[in-house]
Amino acid sequence: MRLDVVTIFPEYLAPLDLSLIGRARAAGLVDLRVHDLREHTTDRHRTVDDAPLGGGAGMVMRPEPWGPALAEVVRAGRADGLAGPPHLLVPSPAGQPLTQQVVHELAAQPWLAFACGRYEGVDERVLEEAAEAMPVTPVSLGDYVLNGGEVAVLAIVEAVVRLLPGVVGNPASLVEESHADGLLEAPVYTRPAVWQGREVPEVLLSGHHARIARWRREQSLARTARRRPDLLAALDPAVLDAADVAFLATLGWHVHGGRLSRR
Ligand code: JCZ
Repeated sequence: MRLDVVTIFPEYLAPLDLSLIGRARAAGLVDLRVHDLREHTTDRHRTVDDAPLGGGAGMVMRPEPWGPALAEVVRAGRADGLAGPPHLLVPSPAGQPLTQQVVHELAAQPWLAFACGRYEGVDERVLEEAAEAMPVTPVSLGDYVLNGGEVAVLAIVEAVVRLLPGVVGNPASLVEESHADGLLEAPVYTRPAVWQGREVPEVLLSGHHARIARWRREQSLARTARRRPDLLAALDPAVLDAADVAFLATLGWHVHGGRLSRR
């Protein structure tokens, strides 16, 4: 997979040299390039921001350097043999929420590019102009505000790259984790069986695989009901078996008209 990141802080992306992502890059599974937006400024002070038209607090990223910066990303990718344009992702608190389903869709793309804003964001015409040449999606990590797009790109790249074939050593870990099936994962434990007087749930030491699977399923349902009732309400009841439905009823959750709700 080809990944291009345009930013005024290339050093912010340095962690992508480390750990699992760094290994995926070294193994040639990911070709990640970071580009400095300032290299596409033309004034003496390499200015990337200006005051918001219409007034208001803070500064806005000027459009001029973005045109050549994105054109250069597309040109270099083409020269390297990529067919078609990249899918451009623009982190923004006003973007489409990133979910594991969206992450899977992104992992199926051959080429992603990222435009990192700073200040109050990027002049909207940059997104309009880019959308004439490539798919453009503003994406949000969640309902809170960061200082710029770089931290969001670190998170998105990590979430996407770990799904690529050969990046995570044991692919079974990708189907057992939170959000793989629309539910939160059950709690996990390791040795010692007693730590600071706290015992691991006895079922996990029993060797009884069916009982362990049932316990984990109930922990997963109970944890999701308590922490993320929104996920439970969005779950397709068709993914529940009779034992799940009976367990959820003990928590006050029932299937009504093809949906789960708390009554
Ligand atoms: C640029 N401020 C880009 C994204 N989910 C989320 N929260 N905050 C952001 C974000 C904030 C930004 C910029 C300037 C993304």
